[in-house]
Amino acid sequence: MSDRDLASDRFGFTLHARDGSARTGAIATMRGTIRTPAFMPVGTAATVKAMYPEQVRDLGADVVLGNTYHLMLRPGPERMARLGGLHHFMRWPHPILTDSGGFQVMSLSALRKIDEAGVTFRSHVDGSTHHMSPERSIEIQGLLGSDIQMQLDECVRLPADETAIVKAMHLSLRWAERCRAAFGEQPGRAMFGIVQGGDVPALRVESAKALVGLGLRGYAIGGLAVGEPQAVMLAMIETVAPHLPEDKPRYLMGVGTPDDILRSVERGIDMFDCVMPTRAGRHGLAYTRHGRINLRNARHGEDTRPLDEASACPAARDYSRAYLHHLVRTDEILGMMLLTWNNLSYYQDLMAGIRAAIAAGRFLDFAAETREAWARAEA
Ligand code: PRF
Repeated sequence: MSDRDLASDRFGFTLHARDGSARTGAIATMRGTIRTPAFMPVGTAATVKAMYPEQVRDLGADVVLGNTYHLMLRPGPERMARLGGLHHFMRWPHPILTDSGGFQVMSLSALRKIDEAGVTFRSHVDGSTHHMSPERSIEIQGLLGSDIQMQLDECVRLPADETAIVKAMHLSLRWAERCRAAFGEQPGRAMFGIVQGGDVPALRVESAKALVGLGLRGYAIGGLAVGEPQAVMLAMIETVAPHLPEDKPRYLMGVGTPDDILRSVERGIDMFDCVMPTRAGRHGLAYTRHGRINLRNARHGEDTRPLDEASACPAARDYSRAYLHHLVRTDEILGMMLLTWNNLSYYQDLMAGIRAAIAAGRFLDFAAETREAWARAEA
C-alpha cells in the first residue's frame, strides 16, 4: 500500500438499518468492506483449518481472524513482515482482525504470569519463554498487517472472585490506553478496546465508559462465554450495549453457537468469531438448518440424503450422509474438509439471513423461524 492509498483510505462504520436493538451495516477498511452482523471464521495459524482461502471467501466471509499468540511463535512476526505480511502469506487479500494474544496465552501456554508490564509465558510449542507487553502486542499485529487490531487484555474465567475481576478489568483499561498510544493513527485500520468486568454489571459499565472515553474505532465485549450460563452472558451484553456509541462496531469475542449469535444480534452486537464451526467440522459434527448432526452416529450409515439439499454449498448439497459418516469413521481428511465447508457455509448463510431480516424489519420473526427449524429435526 502506498502512502497515497493509505491517506485516501479511511476506516469507518455505516449503519444501514435497525430493527429493535439489532443493526445491520458495513465496516469500511483499506482492504474491503465487512458487512455486519459479521461472523469471522477463525484462521488462528494463518489458515482457516481445512479450507482454501477462496472457499472461505466464496461462502460470503468478509473478514477472518488471526491470532497474535500463534503467529508470534510460528512463523514469527518479523519473518511474517519480511514475507510480505499475513494477507499475502495466506493469500487472503480481504480484511483480517487479529486477537491480541492475552486470551490465548492464558488458555494455551504453560507457566504464564501477568503483571503491569504485560504477560510472560512459556510457548506451548517448544517451552521457550516469551514476554509480551501491550506495546509489543500492537507492534506484532502491525507487523502481521492486521486491519483490525485488538488491545491486550486480561480475561478472567467465570465463576471468579470479584476482587480478581476488578483487578483484571482495571489492568485491561490501563493496557487499553497503552495500546492506543502504541497504535497511534493508522488510516484505514483500527484498534478496538475490550470491555471486561466478568459477571458484575457495575464493573462492566465502568469498563465500557472508560474505554469509550478513549475514543476508539470499535469496542469488543470480552470475558464472556467463559463458563457462565447463556442468560448471564446476555444480561452482560444488555448492560454494556447502551454505554457503547451507536456509531461504532461492537464485537462479541469468541461467541458462539447459532443461538448465541441470534440472541446477541438481538441485543446490538455486530461482529462474532468462534472456533465452533471449524472445530466441530473436524470432529464429525455438522451444523444444518435442522440443527446439529453427529455424523459419527451409526444411524447415518445408510442415509443417502445430503446434509441440506437446498444449500448452495456442494459439501451440504452433493454428498450423502452415508458417505460423510464413512469419511468421519475412517478419519479421512476429506471428512474434515467437507464438514468444515458445510459448517462455515451454514454460519455465513445464517449471517446473510440475519442481515436481510434486519434490513426488512423482521429480525425477531427470522430468529423465531430459525429456532423452530432447529427443533424440527427431520431425521
Ligand atoms: N479477550 C480476548 N480475546 C478473547 C476473549 C477475551 O476476553 C474471549 C472471551 N470469550 C475470546 N477471545 N482478547
